[in-house]
Amino acid sequence: MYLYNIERLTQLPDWADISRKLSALNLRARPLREDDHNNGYIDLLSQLTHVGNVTDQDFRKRFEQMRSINQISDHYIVVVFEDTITKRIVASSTLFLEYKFIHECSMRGRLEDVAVLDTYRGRRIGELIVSVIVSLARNTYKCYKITLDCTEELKKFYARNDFHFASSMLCIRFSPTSE
Ligand code: 16G
Repeated sequence: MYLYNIERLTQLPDWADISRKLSALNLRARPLREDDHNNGYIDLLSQLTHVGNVTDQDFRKRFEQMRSINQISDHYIVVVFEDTITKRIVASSTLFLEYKFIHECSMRGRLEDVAVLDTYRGRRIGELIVSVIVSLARNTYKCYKITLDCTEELKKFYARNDFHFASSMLCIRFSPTSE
């Protein structure tokens, strides 16, 4: 079971180009699935930040919450890249959709949780997954903007992918794992 309808991806205007680039890397793009705890999704997120102990049951429960929200209206668009040989998830990112009244009841897209498995880095996979999310925000959801927050070191990567510095993010950390 997918988190959202796979047609959200296959109907992208640049899908043919994305698929061709992915298949040259023995990868394919798909929505997150309810059994992805077993396919390395949590291990992948652990390379981004602290994840902690998330069991298969915890994962399925959170997945089901997100899926039921998406059944009302799309909010959690988690895209994964799967290695077509090993079936492991090697990259992932989320488009989170925030519904607004402003800009003619438009949406703001948030690019979240971009992760590429360390052993797959250096092949422009990050760039590719970011381009899928940006295309969804622009073409499918007609977001009026897409934003992200990242560390200082990653600013250059996102600048190469059309993001420009627009405002400072201010933050209160509640987590004991904060830095
Ligand atoms: C990065 C991520 C953000 C993620 C956060 C986790 C991107 C563009 N940004 O800022 O989505 O939630 O790292 O780090 O992927 P944290 O645990 O310090 O919040």
